[in-house]
Amino acid sequence: MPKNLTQKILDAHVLNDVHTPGQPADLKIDQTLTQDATGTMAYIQLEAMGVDQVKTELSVSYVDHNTLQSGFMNADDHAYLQSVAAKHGVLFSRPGNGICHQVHLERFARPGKTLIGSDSHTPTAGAMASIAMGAGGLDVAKAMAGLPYTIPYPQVVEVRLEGKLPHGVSAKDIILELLRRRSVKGGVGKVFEYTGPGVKELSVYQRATITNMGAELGATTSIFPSDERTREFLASQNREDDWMELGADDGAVYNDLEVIDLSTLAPAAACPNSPDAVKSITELAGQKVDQVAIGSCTNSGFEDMMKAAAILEGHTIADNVSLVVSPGSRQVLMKLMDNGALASFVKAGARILECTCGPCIGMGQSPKSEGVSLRTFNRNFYGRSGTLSAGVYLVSPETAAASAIAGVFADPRDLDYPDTDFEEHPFIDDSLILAPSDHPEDVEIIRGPNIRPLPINEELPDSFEKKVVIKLGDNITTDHIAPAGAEVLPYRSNIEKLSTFVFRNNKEGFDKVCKENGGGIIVAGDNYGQGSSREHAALAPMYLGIKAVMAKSFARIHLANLINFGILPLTFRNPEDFDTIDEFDTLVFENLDALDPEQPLLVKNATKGYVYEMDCQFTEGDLPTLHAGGTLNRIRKMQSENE
Ligand code: MIC
Ligand code: SF4
Repeated sequence: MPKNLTQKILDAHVLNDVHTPGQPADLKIDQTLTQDATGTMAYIQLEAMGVDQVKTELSVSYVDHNTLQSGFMNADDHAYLQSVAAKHGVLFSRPGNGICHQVHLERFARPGKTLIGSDSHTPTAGAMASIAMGAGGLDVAKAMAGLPYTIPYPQVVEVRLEGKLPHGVSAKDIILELLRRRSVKGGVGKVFEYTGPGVKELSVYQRATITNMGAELGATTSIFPSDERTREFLASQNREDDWMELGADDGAVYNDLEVIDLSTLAPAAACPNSPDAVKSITELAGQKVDQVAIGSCTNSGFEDMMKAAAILEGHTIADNVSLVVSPGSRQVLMKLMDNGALASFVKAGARILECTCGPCIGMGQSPKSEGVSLRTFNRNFYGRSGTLSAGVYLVSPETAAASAIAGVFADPRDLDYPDTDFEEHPFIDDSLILAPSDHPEDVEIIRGPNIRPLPINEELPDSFEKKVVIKLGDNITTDHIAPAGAEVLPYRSNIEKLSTFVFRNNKEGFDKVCKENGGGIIVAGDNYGQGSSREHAALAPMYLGIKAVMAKSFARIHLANLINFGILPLTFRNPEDFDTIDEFDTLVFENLDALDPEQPLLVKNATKGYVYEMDCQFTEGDLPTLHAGGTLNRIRKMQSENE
């Protein structure tokens, strides 16, 4: 039976013989990556599991998110991460070396491998024909411990690319088109596999923009075949030995089809506050712009930077615009220094930032009040930029650069600049990637005061009564639940402090409400927990005593995180029941010892006198974890039973 590329790689890694969409497939994981904002927790959990040396083929710890270092907290985290990597067999990419996904693509990603990362944009490596998925830190820790990673076996959508991109139209415009068609929840449970004659027209960097932002579809991942373009890219990185040809078999079957004719696309923007609120630049042309930011793991590769520099060359940015540029990796930055492109940026008036996530995660560069910010990033969720009243638009580097000069939304198709591939020899230097210690027993873990012990959940009681502490609508992101930004991110390894920020842009003082009511229940609409992989969006609510989330539907990674931290994820069998619940209603949960995922759980609304049939969004295999109060409790229990 011919297989598509996704099935080929998955089936070579499935350990429990599951090949049917929707069924839980246990996967062997070859590579892992972590970043600092989620990594501290992942390694604290790895330590708690008592793992000596990681069991993967390759594990890399990157520092790229929390690099502001105002106060000791982030520096404490970095020191901890460096020491724990040296001790446990993990490569350590130092701050300044670049954004995890960019560096991983350049230096480590390989065709045919499985990769999970504690960051939702890990699918970037799908540009290199890896099955690369975002996961919670605890799942990444488990993979480092040699345990399988379980996902619902995905449906595979064929995205057939035809034609060639016109001048001024970018890979970013391809993924924006898909988001326009399919929406931020259109990819749940699916892998988007790219095929067709248009594939060879795209370089690995362009493919990476698409696989990266495929995360915004809610997809499990996205993938391109490994072909001649992949070989060229790997050869330029001195890694030709890592190449192999890999694609779908002739006659492979898919669950769904989407055809995109590249020659018909036009420059586009995702408008505030959702990556799927897509309009064409023609519709927006002429509207005033206050800030332009070029960078992030979506659009900070060499070609993107070169195109933006070529457009800016010889121009000065408009008086009303502030332009910031953050190259994705030190390799890219060095090359821009060598070939003079960095000078073009500086001469044009750009402010050059570190090779990190920076403004993408609200680490500085918040726009002015009610400002209009054009960013080459992948997310424009409410509040993420740090300015609640600002409007963030997601655009290509070409549109960003053109608009920075014009001071208004501008169409790059009107400008004359070279459409080359810029396939020069990159600068290659791995000296900021530290190998693990040859004498791990001598390495002492550095634990500054910001590294706090993990909060422990209680076992799931047989019955409880809790109030609804918040009721929310559709598409609530993890940025709503556990906000990011320069003020909050330093507390990612200090859950007590972090919990004071939960839902702060929705309901000021949410933590106090939870404390006064002895925890509670969250009620939400569709696609609850979309966006990032941050397990803090489950861990901090767990710390506040949240026992269940009752939603219309969940995003994949957040659902797994809820289970990992012992919070019951439930969906309404009758969606109209949602309308009958209000904040502070008292809900009664009973007979949980006999919980059966195949049967609806009956939840009583004691305030209104209703009974709700709730579907369990977990499997039989998750039951011991939920009863134990989460994965770590379960692992500890198993360890003590074996002693
Ligand atoms: C993001 O883009 O939202 C982040 C910050 O990279 C997150 C991870 C985090 O919250 O630390 C992600 O994408 O998973
Ligand atoms: Fe960093 Fe932004 Fe990419 Fe997340 S989306 S990894 S914050 S650059």
